[in-house]
Amino acid sequence: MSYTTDLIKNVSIAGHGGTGKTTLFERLLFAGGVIPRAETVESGKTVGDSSPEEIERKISIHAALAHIERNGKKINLLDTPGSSDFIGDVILSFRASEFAVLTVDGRTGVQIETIKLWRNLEGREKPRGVFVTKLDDERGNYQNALDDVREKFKIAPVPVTIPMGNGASYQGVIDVLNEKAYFVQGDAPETAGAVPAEYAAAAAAARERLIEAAAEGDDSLMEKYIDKGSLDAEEMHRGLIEALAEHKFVPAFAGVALKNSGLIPFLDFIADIGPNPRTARDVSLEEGGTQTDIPIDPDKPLAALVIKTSYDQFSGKLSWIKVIRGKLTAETEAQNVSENKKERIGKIYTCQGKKLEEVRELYAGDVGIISKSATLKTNDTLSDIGGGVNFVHLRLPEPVHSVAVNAAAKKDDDKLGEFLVRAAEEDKTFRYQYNTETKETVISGMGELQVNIILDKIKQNQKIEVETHVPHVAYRETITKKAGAEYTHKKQTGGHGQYGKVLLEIAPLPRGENYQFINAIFGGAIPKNYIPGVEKGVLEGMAAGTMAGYPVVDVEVKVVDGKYHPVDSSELAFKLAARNAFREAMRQASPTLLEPIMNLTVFVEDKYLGDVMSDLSGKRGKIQGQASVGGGIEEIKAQVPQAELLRYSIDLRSITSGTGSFSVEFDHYAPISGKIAEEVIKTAQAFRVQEAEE
Ligand SMILES: Nc1nc2c(ncn2[C@@H]2O[C@H](COP(=O)(O)OP(=O)(O)O)[C@@H](O)[C@H]2O)c(=O)[nH]1
Ligand SMILES: [Mg+2]
Repeated sequence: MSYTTDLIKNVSIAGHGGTGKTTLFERLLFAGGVIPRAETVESGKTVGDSSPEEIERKISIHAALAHIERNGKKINLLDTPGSSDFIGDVILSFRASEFAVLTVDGRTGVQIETIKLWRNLEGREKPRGVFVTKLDDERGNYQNALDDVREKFKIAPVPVTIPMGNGASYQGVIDVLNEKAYFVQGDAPETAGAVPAEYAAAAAAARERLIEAAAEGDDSLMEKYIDKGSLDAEEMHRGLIEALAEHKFVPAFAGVALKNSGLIPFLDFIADIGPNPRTARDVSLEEGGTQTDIPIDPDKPLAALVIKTSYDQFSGKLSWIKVIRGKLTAETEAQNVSENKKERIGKIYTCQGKKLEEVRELYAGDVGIISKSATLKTNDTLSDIGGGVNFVHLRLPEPVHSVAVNAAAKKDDDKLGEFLVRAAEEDKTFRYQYNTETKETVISGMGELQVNIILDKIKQNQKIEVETHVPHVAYRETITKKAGAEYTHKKQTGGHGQYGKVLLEIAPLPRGENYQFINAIFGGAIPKNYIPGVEKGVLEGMAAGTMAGYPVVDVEVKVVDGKYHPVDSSELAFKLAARNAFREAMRQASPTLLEPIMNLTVFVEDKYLGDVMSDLSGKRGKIQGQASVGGGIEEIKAQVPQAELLRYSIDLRSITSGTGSFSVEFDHYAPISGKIAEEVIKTAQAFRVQEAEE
């Protein structure tokens, strides 16, 4: 069945690992009548965690999509992974949805990954809410959890549902908006009834706050509220819709998914109040080269975005599509704008987890699947023929963990290469790169877990034996003072000779300026047609420095003089002369090694702060700042050499018992000297077969 734009709601469920997302997703599908019975995560049979790697590890690794019909609306739900290793699928789910609900464990409050996700959503101005889970546990406490949300997110969440009892006395929730109570019925769906007298006062107080939140949504409602002291149900709904779309209001929900509790009022809220795709912001695209936000609109020609690519054992390649404009049908004449190729659509599906359901069409705002597409890749734009829109690629964080890998047997190289291409397409945070400098294939991801899962697949599914090691750091070399040198390349014995003489002056450039070539020859000491040869020689010289063979950067090279021979000179002769002149000059210019310095951000519980700080100082880190996020969580910013961070995901995990989280990005190159430089040179020499001098 197809739903028009105004009937669609897209919601992501996200939050720290183990807070109950997949369980909530499963029970919502059960409550919504999609599945006849609900399974537990431990059984390995949930809709959300259905891949072999998820079943094996009992955690979510990939985003899962399913949909529920409620009050005539189609709710597309996305269950996302909690571990920061799989942040790629969380971010693509955020982009595909107009509303994100963060699960908060009712026993512990807001945890580290949830703080990071909240910030990401804030950056997208995405409407969001919180769902407090596990209130059937003795330590579960809704109010404490909401206080923690207030402290860490600096907003006041407004309860839409409140629990009746907690721990062993937990009975269900009250839907404050619709003034109903929902009672736990064991394994059966919850049932609605009147609000029990003992909760009447709490429900009335909560309703008062909800009315205030609704009044905030609209100036005319606010006037009315101030005038009359209240709003009727219709006004309340209208005000809440506006307040949520404008993210002025953060709704809070209570529940115990394992007891099928708190689900129906949650679905009602999404169906009745949840943002409609038409109000979406996060779909920026390039139009005529400038980045603009394009509203979701069914009345325009087709434009759709490939949000994800997955490979299913039975259905093959699946391209997940969010339709932004117009409507997608099997007959649509479309083009893949990114590849500039025609795209034959064929069948279109929606899905309930792994189960595909064919549909006639998908309207703007909806999310669905095209199978076995020849050209579509994640981030590609699909549009009507001639439509030139091109969506901006998803921005993802930089990888934090890398491993160098090579096939044990040379014959497996191609197979390994093919697998890596596909793995990188399936998860855009996973990258691989052949480093010509260090002659190794480096695979990188958001953590050790993500990289290990890929390595397991290489070994188990692909049956490729691989060797792994810690990757080499991409050091650089540069000079610290001016120097000059000349070199004559000469072979004039018998036959056609070779002759070229080059005199170079080199000088340091500011960090990051890389290279500048100046031809300062006057009067034809080197004829013009040989200058390109000179520059080639210089570039060859810079490709492998004289200290440890690393690329040379930030050098100005000036050709000041030379000599040629009318018969024996050639471009090759000048290239060889220039390369040797450069090397000679570099040796005299007090060369130094440079190492990459990373910006590191770490989130830790405050009890681990001291240990993390002293570990960082042992890693030659410079602390740039440290601040409390609230609720006992600290954020540290530091600059640390990349060489010290190659195993940081492992180190931080052991220091913080797995609770710490970090991100890194390259910042700049900085000189190294002394023992550290000696070590680098020694390792490089052992590793590198030095290019033979001509
Ligand atoms: N007591 C209790 N346990 C829950 C509840 N929701 C989930 N769990 C358990 O918490 C664990 C993690 O749940 P899961 O759904 O995999 O969390 P996710 O990592 O956020 O997807 C599982 O053992 C669930 O059975 C709840 O409401 N109450
Ligand atoms: Mg999960």
